[in-house]
Amino acid sequence: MKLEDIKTTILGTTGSGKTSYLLGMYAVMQTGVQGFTLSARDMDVGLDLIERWEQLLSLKGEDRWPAPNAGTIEHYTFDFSYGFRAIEGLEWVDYRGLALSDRSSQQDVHDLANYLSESKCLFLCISGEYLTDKITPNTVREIKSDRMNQFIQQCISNNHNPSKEQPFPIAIIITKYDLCHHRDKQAVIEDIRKLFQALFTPDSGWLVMICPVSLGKELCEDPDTGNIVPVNNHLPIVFAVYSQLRTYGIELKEKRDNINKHINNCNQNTLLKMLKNQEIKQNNEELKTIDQEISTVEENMQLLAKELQQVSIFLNGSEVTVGV
Ligand SMILES: Nc1nc2c(ncn2[C@@H]2O[C@H](COP(=O)(O)OP(=O)(O)O)[C@@H](O)[C@H]2O)c(=O)[nH]1
Ligand SMILES: [Mg+2]
Repeated sequence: MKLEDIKTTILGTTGSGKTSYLLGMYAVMQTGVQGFTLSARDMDVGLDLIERWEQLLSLKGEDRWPAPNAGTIEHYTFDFSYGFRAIEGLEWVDYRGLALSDRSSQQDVHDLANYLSESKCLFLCISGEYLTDKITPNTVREIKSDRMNQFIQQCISNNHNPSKEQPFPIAIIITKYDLCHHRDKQAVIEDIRKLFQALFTPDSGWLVMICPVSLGKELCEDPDTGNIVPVNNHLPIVFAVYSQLRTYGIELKEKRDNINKHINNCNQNTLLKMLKNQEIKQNNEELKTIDQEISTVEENMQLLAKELQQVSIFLNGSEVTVGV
């Protein structure tokens, strides 16, 4: 089984922690979860990511953190594998975050809009530094949630037509969660739901995960020398792949149903049955392959779902437990 590359865009203001998150996620996914690993398709890119991660681990002081992105948009292509067999490609787009700011140029906005329109999964990056207390009208301005909502409506809703049957996956990643760890987690989740109300309305076609991540508990006290121990960094990727498999599984089942219907139709009529004998044979072979593929998809989903039990996931506005 090898699925097409999923394009993933991460939206978040400059300084919200997107690049640091990417480095942590990549480092954690080298070891992997449940036998799933991630590797950069271009080995040099992989080495560069690891080098930047090691800098974060070994340096003390401000220099440990990634330098602000130079280019407007940086692309990474990864292979997501199980037992080192690639099941899915992931294209990751990291950018400076300017397109969310008031200083954005037409070009920034245009590029981002294009990426979003082609994306199969969206990550929203919200920094915990703005969630240390109950949200105020000011929070919307700080994290640019209105601008994010606008992009979701214009580039995703209008292009992908998410529906109850085919929901669009969005991971809301609360980066630097160490900074709001003192708050009740449910209260933080409620605040997020208020900021992105449309994503939690009934029957609206959104599959939303709210996921706190951090590069280390000690960082809230001491970002420059605190220990780096990533928490939850793998979950958004697991969610992205899980939701892709979910969609693929639904497509396979539809295909199976259609073939079954066709065979039944032919079988009802003796003449047709004779005439289409060859075709029915072929259909039965096809069914075998599809059944095998469905079990592979479901086995993988089962393994990934285990990891997702610890985070809040909402489907069409209701909290759900993910399974197969
Ligand atoms: N407390 C804390 N600070 C972080 C964490 N991750 C990143 N930071 C801080 O946030 C700054 C901006 O991060 P960066 O990844 O460059 O943000 P980007 O502009 O969205 O790519 C870093 O320089 C760090 O000072 C974290 O997990 N916890
Ligand atoms: Mg960056």
